Formats: sequence, C-alpha cells, structure tokens
Amino acid sequence: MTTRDAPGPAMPLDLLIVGAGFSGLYMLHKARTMGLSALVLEAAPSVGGTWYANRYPGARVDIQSLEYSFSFSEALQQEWPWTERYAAQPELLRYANHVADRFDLRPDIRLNTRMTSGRFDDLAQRWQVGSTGADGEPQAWHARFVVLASGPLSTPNTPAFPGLETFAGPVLHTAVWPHAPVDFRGRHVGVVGTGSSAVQVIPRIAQQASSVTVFQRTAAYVVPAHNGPLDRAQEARVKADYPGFRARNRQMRTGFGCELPANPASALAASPEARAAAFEARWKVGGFGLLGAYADLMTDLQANALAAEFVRGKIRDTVHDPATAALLSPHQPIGCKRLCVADGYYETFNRSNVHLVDVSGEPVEAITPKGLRAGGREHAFDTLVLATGFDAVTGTLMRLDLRGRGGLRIQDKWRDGPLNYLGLTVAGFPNLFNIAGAGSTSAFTSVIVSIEHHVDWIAECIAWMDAQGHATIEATDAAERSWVAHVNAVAAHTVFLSCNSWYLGANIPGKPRMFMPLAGGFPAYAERCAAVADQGYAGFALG
Ligand code: N01
Repeated sequence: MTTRDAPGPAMPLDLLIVGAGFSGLYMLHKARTMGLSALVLEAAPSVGGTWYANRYPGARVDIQSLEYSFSFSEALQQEWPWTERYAAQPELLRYANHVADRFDLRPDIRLNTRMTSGRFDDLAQRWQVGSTGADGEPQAWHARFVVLASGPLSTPNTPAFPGLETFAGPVLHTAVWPHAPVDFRGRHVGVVGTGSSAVQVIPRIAQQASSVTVFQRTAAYVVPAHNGPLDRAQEARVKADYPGFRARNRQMRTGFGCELPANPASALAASPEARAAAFEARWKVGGFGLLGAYADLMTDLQANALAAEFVRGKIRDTVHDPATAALLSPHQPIGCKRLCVADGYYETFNRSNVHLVDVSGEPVEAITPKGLRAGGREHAFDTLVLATGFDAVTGTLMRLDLRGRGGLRIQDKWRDGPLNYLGLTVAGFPNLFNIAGAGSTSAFTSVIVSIEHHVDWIAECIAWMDAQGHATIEATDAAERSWVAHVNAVAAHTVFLSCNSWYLGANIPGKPRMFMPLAGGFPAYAERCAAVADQGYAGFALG
C-alpha cells in the first residue's frame, strides 16, 4: 500500500503515530521512506506540537536555533534561514509547517483528531486505537505499531486553587495561550509561577501592563540568552559542514554545545579567581553553557554551590532593591530544576509596575473574584496568568485509556512511576514506542537530537523485525527493572534529587516521586541503545 493513499479507518496501518510535533513529523517521514503505511493523529488544528500550544508573548527556545533543528535532511538544514540565535515560537511553528509541506506529510496527518484509547489485541497482535475527530464522532484504527509522539510537556498543570472559577477576569495559561493577541494595556496582572515560561512572559507583560504582581513559590536561576539576530558568520561556519557539526554535537552529553564544550576540571580544584573568570566567560556567552564551566557542577553539591553563588551575585548586581534581590535569589542547587534561559528577567523587577510576592511559606490559599489570597493577604488584579507548567512526561499518557497485553492499564502499570526499558518501550505493551519519554536522556538534550535518535532506533527495530519475520517486540520485566534501576543509580550521583522539580513529578500533588529522565548523557545512552539492537534486541521478547 502506498502511504500517499491517506489510509482510512478500515485499512490496517503499519504505524499509528500520536502527535504532529517534531517527533510525529519525523516519525511519519521516516516511516514513509521505509515504505510503511503510517498515519498521525493530532488533537490540535495544526502541526507543531509544543510550538503550536505555547504561544505566550516571549516564548522562544532555550537552545540555539542552529542546534535545535532537524539534521535528517541536508537540504532542509541548509535552506532554512533562522533569523535569531534563539528562535521565537512563531518562527518555530513556521519551521514545523515548512517541514510538513516540504516532505508532503499533510496527507497522512489527521488534525483535530484526539486519540482516546489504545488496546493491544493479543490474538490479532495489533493495536486497536480509538480517536475522536473534529465532528465528535468516534473513529477506530488498527495498526501493527503505535508510536506515542505526544510530547513530555504537553499536558498543562492548572493547580486546583480554591475559587479559581470565581475569578472575574480572564485566566490565561502559558501552555494554552489564546491565538488572538492579548492586550495587557491598562491591565493589572497577577502571574503565578517563576519557571521557564514565566521568566519569558513576565518581562513582556510588564512592558504593557499597568502592574504585574508575580507570585513566586521557588525562585529560579535565570541565565541570559543574549538573544539577537543570528550571527551570519556563525551560520556560514556551521552550514559549511553541518553534518560534522551535528556529529560533534551528538558527542556532547546534552546533544548540543560543541562550540563550548564542558570543562573536564573540577570547580573545587580551581582558584576563586579562575572560577569567577570561568563563570563570567560563560555568562557572557549565555545559555546553558554555564553548567559546563566545570565537570562536577551537576554531581557535587559543593561545586554546584559555587556556580549558584555566582548567579546570586548577578541577581544582587542587577536588582536595585536588596529585599527584592534576596527574594529572587534561589537556594536550591542550580540546574536541579531546569535552568531558565531568558533575557531581561531580573531587570524587570527594577520596574516600578512590577511587584514580587513570596508564596513559598504561605501558599496561595484561594483565587478570589478580584485577585488572590496568600498568607491571609489579598492581592488585587484583573487578569490572571498561570505559568504553572505541566504534568510532565507521564501526564498525557496517564490520561489515555491505554491497555497492553491482557488489558493491562497504563494507570496500573505506572501507579508508582513510569516503568520503561531504554526510555522507549514498556513491558506488557508490545509494539508500543514512546518518543522523548521517561527513562531517556531527552529532557537533558536538545530534544530534536533525541527525537531523531529515537525515531531512527524505532525505524531500525521495525525493519529488523520485518526482515526476521517477527510480529511483536516487548520489553521483558527483567530488562525494564534493570533499566529503571540504572536510571535511579545515575540520578543518585547527581544533584537532581535535592530539590522538587518536574523531573521528579514533584510539581504535581499526589504524583509518585520518581526521577524520570536519564541523566547519564546522550552519547552513553545512544551507545547502549545501539548495543541492545546489535545483540538482536537484548532485553526484549520477540514474537
Ligand atoms: O513550568 P515549570 P514551565 N502555587 O514547572 C509554579 C520547558 N520550557 O512551563 O517551582 C504556586 O518549570 C512553580 O513553582 P515551584 C522547560 O523544559 C522551555 O515554566 O514548583 N506556584 C514554578 O515556578 C521547562 O522546564 C522553554 O515551587 C506554583 C512554575 O509554577 C518546562 O517546559 C520555555 C504552583 C512552573 O514552572 C516547564 O516550564 C518554557 C502552585 N500551586 C518551558 N504550581 C524554553 O525553551 C506550580 N507553581 C525557553
């Protein structure tokens, strides 16, 4: 069957792909090149995934555009003209649309179509997938494989604040921002949250609104992006040997940053002057590179504290009011929660229309019709912005009616946390692959590097199965247990367990506390995945 036939519900598919973000787009393209029939279901009315939904003012990627982009097509990477060092959301959405058009993917993408259920049929050895289309009618699909490309940060977290529904003005969430521009002129805005989304949106709202009151539960470390127009000399240098640049990046723990590699020395061995100079040099470059100033910043709390104090010094230098500077100064290890990258965040608190309210000790008690009550005090505003993040990594899957062998529900399987093998598969759920999910290094990489790796691995696996005449592949319980133990053991040697973060599920009340991503670095992870394949898919039962 040709993939261009846009298969309908009655036709069995090779691959049913959930989500038309970067993962789903590349998975579809890859499947097509292999001659497989594949279809993408996308709940939104557009491709683009996270870059379709997160359209708040100031939204932009925190990894340089030249590194946060597809490498699978030399023509694509040569022709796409990034305009800024860090692309903003509209440009990233245009890029996703360009990829969909350039590779003629749209005929096999069903927009406005939400996957609702997936059941593995033991007898037929196929997935039966249910979805709802734009007309609300239920649809049924049959596929040999299901690829979950639904994104680790796709289910927004709206805290259950008492009284939220009584608020008289608009309530906006950064992750489901309205499509029409929001006019903040003359508005008094309350913003809850100070993570990556908040630190980008707050400076932009502050430029327009009459007042902005920021409710901070945990202060964030924010390093500058030093964003600006893309340096054409850098672009020419990279594009002169893009495959070499990508290959060097794939040797980096994070899958990016080969032009500023991590320093292998210990921060504790350096003199205070050398340390200050090293941190300063990386601060001037901007972005995540600060955490690579020394090898032990993410593994040794003492070393980490030196980098943390460097950033607190920057906050004190930037924020004029010492009390506000103190409140903005984080105490958790730096990088323990994902480091924020943004320009102008701390400077924003020098504006007379911006106020900071600490809700760390006295949590938000209620939203009232006219604002918010915390610590017994009423704070008035007329527009509420929730920059409260996501039910990350597992949230989207746990909301699906997903059942594996023998009717095993994902909610039961993952009751105590997301068990998985290689971050790609789940025992009891044959022929199901997860892209950028728990147990992979994706959260610590340029996610497109991880996406390409995962898609290529899945594609090779399916090609191998077909060549060998296997109908099913399923992680064994033993392999899964040992992988999760590996993920935990790696995390135990880092600073990541010493704060509350979405990596741990700690931002969602009642969510099992389990460190979900693999912190071992992309090259070691990719090597392990390749070794498993080379050993005839060790750790998998094949049917
Ligand atoms: O979400 P977050 P995000 N009461 O979870 C606070 C990616 N991303 O959307 O820290 C009061 O980081 C919460 O407080 P605390 C990136 O991977 C990338 O900002 O839990 N406050 C926190 O301050 C990022 O890590 C980009 O104590 C409450 C904030 O809300 C991930 O997405 C841009 C609260 C949530 O911060 C998530 O980022 C944006 C409550 N009940 C996002 N509940 C770029 O590429 C939550 N908070 C630049």
